[in-house]
Amino acid sequence: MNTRILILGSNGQIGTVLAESLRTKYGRDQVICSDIREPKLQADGPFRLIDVLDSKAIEQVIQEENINQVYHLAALLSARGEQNPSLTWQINMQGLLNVLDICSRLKVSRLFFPSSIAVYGPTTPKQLTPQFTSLQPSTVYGISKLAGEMWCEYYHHRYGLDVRSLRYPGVIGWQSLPEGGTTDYAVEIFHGALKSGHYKCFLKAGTRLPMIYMDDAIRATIELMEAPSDKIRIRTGYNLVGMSFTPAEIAEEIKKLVDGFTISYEPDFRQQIAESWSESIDDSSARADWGWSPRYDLKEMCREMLEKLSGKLA
Ligand code: AKB
Repeated sequence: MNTRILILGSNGQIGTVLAESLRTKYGRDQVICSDIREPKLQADGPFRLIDVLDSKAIEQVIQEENINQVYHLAALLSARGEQNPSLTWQINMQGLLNVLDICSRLKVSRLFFPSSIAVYGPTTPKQLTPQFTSLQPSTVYGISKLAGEMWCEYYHHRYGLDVRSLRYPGVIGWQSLPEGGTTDYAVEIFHGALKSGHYKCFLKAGTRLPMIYMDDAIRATIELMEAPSDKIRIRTGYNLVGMSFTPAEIAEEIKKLVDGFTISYEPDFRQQIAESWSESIDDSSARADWGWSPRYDLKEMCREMLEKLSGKLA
């Protein structure tokens, strides 16, 4: 079958890079990007202005463009979410319910829903967090992702919708900037290092969080979406991780590559969010079910980030 893809929320940190990878793989015109705003750079392929709260617009584009795969990325993240909980719930939850309903009615073959390490909470084991464990998130973003995972599983069991999901850790890439997340520091630090040789971190030096390099995150997403349906045993969200580190550890690695780089710490409200999440993740279900394996560790990620980002900034 001819693969026809719709990305909802394609202007975001992951959407920007995912769109490019999917276009390279399936062809530029096979991937329809969409967002509530025009992209900052001229769209390199079909683009539609779509608000995920407008179910008619979603339904229309799926029908008009013969879409058979949807990547639903539109959401407000953890830090921004705490500043406007009801709007976050509305966009994250109602947006997903619209997409689930439409994809199921129009018999879309596959749907991707990004979950997050934000589903973990203070009662979750912090080290090597298992796939199935206590989940009591403390942010509205985390609550929306946990509820979202459960709705995905419900639509799969009740209506046979082939919906797949990953619990993304912090995603680090040179191509795009994250917005409104708690793990954003791990991208900003590279911009600080290259632009001014300094970074003021909003988390404490020893705050360990699970992370992943963008290349690995995109590969995981596409590998999950391409896996045969019978390999996908989990219809909530798969645990996923590439590496775990603290701000002090990433700063040490950057110092080896950027002469004179310095870091200072001024923790804000995001510290509390970070402390409610896991420090390291057990992603053995993803490895066993569909063959997931990360390629980048902290050292290799820092080397490539600095090389690619300095090229981009130049
Ligand atoms: C955030 O920090 O909110 C996101 C996430 C971990 O889902 N990057």
